Amino acid sequence: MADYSQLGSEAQACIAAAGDLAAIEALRVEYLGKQGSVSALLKTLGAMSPEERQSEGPKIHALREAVTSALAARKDELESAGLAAQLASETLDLTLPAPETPRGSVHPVSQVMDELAEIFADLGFAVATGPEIEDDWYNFTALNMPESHPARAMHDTFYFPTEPGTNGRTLLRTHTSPVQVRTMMAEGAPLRIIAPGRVYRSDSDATHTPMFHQVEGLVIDRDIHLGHLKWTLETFLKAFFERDDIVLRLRPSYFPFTEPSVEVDVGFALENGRRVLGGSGDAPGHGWMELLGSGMVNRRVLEFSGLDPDQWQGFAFGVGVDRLAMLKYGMDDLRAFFDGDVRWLKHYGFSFLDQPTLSAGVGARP
Ligand code: 2NL
Repeated sequence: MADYSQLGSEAQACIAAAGDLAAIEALRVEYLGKQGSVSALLKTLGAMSPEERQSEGPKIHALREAVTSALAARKDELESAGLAAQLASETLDLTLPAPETPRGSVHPVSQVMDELAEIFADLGFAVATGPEIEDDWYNFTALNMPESHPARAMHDTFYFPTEPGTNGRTLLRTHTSPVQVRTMMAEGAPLRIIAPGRVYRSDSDATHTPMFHQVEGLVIDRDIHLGHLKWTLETFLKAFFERDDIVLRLRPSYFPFTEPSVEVDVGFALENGRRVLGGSGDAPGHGWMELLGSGMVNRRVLEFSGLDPDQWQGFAFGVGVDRLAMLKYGMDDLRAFFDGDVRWLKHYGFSFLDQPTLSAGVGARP
């Protein structure tokens, strides 16, 4: 009868002394691995007589059990000691403010376009869009601009090279009016739309960029007259500039696409050298500023657009979005709008949370 207690207590002592997980693994191999001492004992069972096996078997199995559970227990101990040490040495301060997430901002032109869409939606206008690459007919002919009109000259408009076999020149639209012509042709009358978007003219100096933004408005219905135009523009400008004292002055003018044509001025006051809209331009210390062009849609434009001018009348207007943004938010250099300088965008940009609504105010929150 062999005594395994020597091996057993030696194993227990070694396992208890193991300092890390690698030592545990080495001991597991030493006792229980293929060439391990406990494994060797198990193998001896095969060569024993049945009687011997009956007396030795339980002892050897008990030894293997004891070593296995001692290894597991020590491994557990080492692991939780490791975790405890890690918890003691590492700290996470949940009261620290989170690092700021870099966030883009809304460009002033986009902000103003959203404000315009919101104001005109409230007056029953839909937003219409169309191509920026137009053809001659939609951009000029349908708008009653004759071949001799200076805007049609090569040095005023960006033309694409003419493709052989196609009729008419293609160009970068010089206004968003072709969108309205297309909408009249597609949807007929009555109609209330605004057409905001990019337009292009061969012009570049301190107050002109070759690409700029325009919004045009069009109302077509029966018995529309200049009174509707004036009320609509006044209501729009009061909502946009968030002032009740906006005063309009209408002057006769000329556009090929409207008849009669009306230039609209707005009264302003000089406050600390800055022009602030509001009040009559005739008051002392005040002046008039030209803001937009408008008029009753020319009969010929209605005809080109497939409408009977004896049944339908309309008014239209056009205004620069960039100019509206400059006036409302006090920006003085038009070219900065399109430089893409992130410092300017950070200074003048809007939070994406500044959604214009008529109830909360169409401007940005302070
Ligand atoms: C300006 C003047 C204007 C229009 C645009 C228009 C469009 C159609 C028919 C008739 Cl489809 N008119 N648009 C009318 C008057 C003036 O813009 O100075 N814009 C910056």
